[in-house]
Amino acid sequence: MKTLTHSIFLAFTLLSLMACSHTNNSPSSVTINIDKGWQFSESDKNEWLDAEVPGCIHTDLLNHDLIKDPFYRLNEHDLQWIDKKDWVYQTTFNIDKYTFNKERISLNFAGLDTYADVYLNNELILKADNMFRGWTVDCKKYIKEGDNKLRIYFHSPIKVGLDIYDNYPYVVQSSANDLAKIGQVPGEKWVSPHVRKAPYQFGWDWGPRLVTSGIWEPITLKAWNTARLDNIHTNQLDISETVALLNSVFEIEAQTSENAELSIFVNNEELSTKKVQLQEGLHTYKVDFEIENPKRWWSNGLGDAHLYKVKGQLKTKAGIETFEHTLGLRTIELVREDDETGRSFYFKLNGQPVFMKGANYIPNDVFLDRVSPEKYEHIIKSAADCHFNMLRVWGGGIYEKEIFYALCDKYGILVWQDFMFACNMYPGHPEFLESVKHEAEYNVRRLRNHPSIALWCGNNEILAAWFGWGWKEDNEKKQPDGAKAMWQAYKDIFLDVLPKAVQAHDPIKQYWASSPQAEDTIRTNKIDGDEHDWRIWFQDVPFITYHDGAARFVSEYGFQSFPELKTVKKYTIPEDYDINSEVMKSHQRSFIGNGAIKRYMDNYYRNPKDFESFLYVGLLLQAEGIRTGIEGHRINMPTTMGSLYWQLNDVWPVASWSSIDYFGNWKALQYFTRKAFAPIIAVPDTKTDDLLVYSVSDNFEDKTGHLELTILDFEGKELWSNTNNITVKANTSNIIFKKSLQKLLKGINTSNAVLSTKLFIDNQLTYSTTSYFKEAKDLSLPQPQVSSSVKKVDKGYEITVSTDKLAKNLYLSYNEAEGWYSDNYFDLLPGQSKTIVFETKEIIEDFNSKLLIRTLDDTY
Ligand code: BMA
Repeated sequence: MKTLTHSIFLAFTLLSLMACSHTNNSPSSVTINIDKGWQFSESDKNEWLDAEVPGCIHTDLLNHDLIKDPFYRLNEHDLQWIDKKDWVYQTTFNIDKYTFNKERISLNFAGLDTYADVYLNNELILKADNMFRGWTVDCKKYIKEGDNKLRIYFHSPIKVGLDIYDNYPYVVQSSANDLAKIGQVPGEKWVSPHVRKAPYQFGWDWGPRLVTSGIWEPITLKAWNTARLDNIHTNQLDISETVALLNSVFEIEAQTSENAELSIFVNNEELSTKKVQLQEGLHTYKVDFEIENPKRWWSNGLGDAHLYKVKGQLKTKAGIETFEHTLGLRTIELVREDDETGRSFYFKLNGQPVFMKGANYIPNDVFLDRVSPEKYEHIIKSAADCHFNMLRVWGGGIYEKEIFYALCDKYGILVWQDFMFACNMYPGHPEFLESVKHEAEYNVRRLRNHPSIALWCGNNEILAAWFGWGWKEDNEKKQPDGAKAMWQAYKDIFLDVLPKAVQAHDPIKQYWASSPQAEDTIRTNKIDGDEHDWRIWFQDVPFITYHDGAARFVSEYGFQSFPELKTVKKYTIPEDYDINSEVMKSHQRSFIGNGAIKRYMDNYYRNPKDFESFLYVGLLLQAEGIRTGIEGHRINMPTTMGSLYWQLNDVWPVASWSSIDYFGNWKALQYFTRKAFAPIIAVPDTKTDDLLVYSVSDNFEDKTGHLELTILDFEGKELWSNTNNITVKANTSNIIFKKSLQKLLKGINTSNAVLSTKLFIDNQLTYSTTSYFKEAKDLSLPQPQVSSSVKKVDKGYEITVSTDKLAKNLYLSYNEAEGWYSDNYFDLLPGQSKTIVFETKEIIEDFNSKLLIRTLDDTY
């Protein structure tokens, strides 16, 4: 007995000593993920079923077979009742004595979608109203030791939206993207501008109308003593060859004034430690440190995207708290300088002007919980494999999840980050502005440490819509007070609240209020800001107009296609195989979609003989069009310094501007981007009086080599050839060949002629391409004999194809297996052969006989 008392006394003394000293290395807080045991029910039914958290109501209903696949045929239209209902989610979680006894306990909600009343043990602890921000709620006084009940009541976003709409003094202008009609919203009212929730879920011209509710990001409980490390922001003060000077700003909430030790570890090595006296409440503390022989973070194609792992540590008598983030050492700047063409708009990375190559990115699914880490990696890696160095996270989607930015950091993809405002005017009452302020601060603070973040942009196309789409005039006529209020709200949000959030929390980055925009003016001006070039597609002008030049940075341009048959099969039955069938039309959301595709197709291609041929020709049409765009922008370097086409990916299977379909299949365009965005390219222009060949280089040094041009007929006979020595100038475009086309083509039947361009640097073939002197519809394409052989390899199958005559846009497909072709839709010159890898996990018996090979001449 005596010994026991003695040991208890000893243990107690030891514990107290540990608590007082600064050598306590155990964690000072407890974090619990509240992701288990969740159930959901319609609010007035009390019928509880298991739920996934994070998740959303649509996927929960789907998991229980209570609804049909929303993407299949016309099912979307029958599921509009879901967003008119209220839904309740609940779970019970256990708190042990140790956790319960901590001085502070908070619940963190990283994402609630959207109007959510949160009850802890039947006490209302939070009323959330913005999907885009996190919430932290102190809840020590409501927590019990043992079981605790968390219940979240989600109000229908449509019912709440309607209530706001009906009581608002004016109608907030939205665009036709809000598919209120499909949504069966009474009066087809546009509620979306009022609801701080992913705009694209209300419908878009490439998306379904499926408005979710639910817990879309994790919920965690944190219990702590003494002090909590909330956040760290690392600033890069100066980077030289030998040393990088940095500081990390620790944000710490302390219970009382305390002694503490702050340390910075880089790649697990302690680089700096500082003793501080913490102040009671939330305060910031700076720790300076240096990294010797720093390695820079470069964007894709220019060097290594080198990342360091930074760990900040707070040590108090209660123990240690850490916060980690990746660090990329680089400077990034948007350069806006007057020049002879107008005003520059380009990014300087580590002091070097860099042409931005990439696309606009939208969410990967309408149901966000379905996007697996593998899907994220596939999309970002596809971009990197095709030499992209920038993605624009477009303002009608979401501020992406952490994994997206981590992958962009890793693959060297810079991010043009829009705030989530697109193609709507917005309300401007104080509560709305306050909500936007929290949303902006939350996301800037969440994302600012990522080296990939290059620019913060206020919104998508609102400025252009107000002044260019007639919104201003319409509203001034119909509701003058409303017009005034909407413009005031524009100024409050995009010229005040958002830039202030950037200035306060990420001052080193630039803010651009709207895309597109020309500085200080209210309309886009080709020689000033960024431009959305929709003359192609919306105004029926030919693809070659992309070569016009003068734009400084093209942040949007695009052309649609339907996906390949394999994807179409997943949402249709054979009787739907007509682009004018009800099902296909429902998976075509652009009001001019089918007509525009048809008109352009008629200009460039012969009429496809059947549905399958139509899909294939449509994919080529899009690929050729956007290839012309990319090349057009790049040959206008350095006046033009960016080319981001619309759009990389899809949220469901649909006809759209994407280059990768919903299921991750590369469309023809994605293959074409890999060529057109290559670091060094040669661009033959056969559509002017001269045959012009440009070289374009992203390289920081001049290169020398030679250019080999050959004109062949489709049977392989050489009709003309020329080789000349060239210099590919560094980081710009220049003409490396020029000759009158009339002279050159004398005696050549251009319906039966292909130009092969090969660029050699130091005798290494660096780039090759084929071009024609007539549109595809005017070519006398032969019927080539394409033979193939297949070999099983580790990754899947190696396919070797060869042809006797020109095989134009050779396309390999096999609809029954999932996989990825290393190349597709390419021209194979007479007598050539090529080996492609089909990466697949599936074993396909007798693959060679099942493989479908199609060339353009098969389509008519
Ligand atoms: C751009 C985008 C989207 C739209 C696309 C195609 O304007 O910003 O709003 O989906 O065009 O119309």
